[in-house]
Amino acid sequence: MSVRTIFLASCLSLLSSLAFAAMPELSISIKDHRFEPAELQVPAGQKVKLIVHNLDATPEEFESYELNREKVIPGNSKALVFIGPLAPGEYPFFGEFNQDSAQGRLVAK
Ligand SMILES: [Cu+2]
Repeated sequence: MSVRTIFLASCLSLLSSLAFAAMPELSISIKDHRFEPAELQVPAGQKVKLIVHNLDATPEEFESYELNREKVIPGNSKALVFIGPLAPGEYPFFGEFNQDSAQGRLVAK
C-alpha cells in the first residue's frame, strides 16, 4: 500500500464514521396550517435532520430563504429536510401555501 492509498483509506473510514454518527433529529408538525411547535431549538455547527409531519389534508411547502430550503409535503405525510450546519442565530421559515398562519423559526445555539 502506498502512502496515498493509506491516506485515502483513512479518509474513507473517517467519512463513513461521520456518516453513521448520530445526526440530531427534530420533529415538527403542520396542523390547521400552523407549525407546532412554531419555534425549534437546534444545535449550532451540526447538520440536523428535520422531520416535517403534515397532519393537514392539504399539501404544504416548508420554505425558508435563510435556510435555503423548500420542500413540498403532501397532505397526511411527512418529509425530511436536512439543515445546517448553522451559525448561531435565528432562521425564520414559513408554509408557502398558508403564509398568513404557517410561520416559524429555528433558533441555532
Ligand atoms: Cu416555495
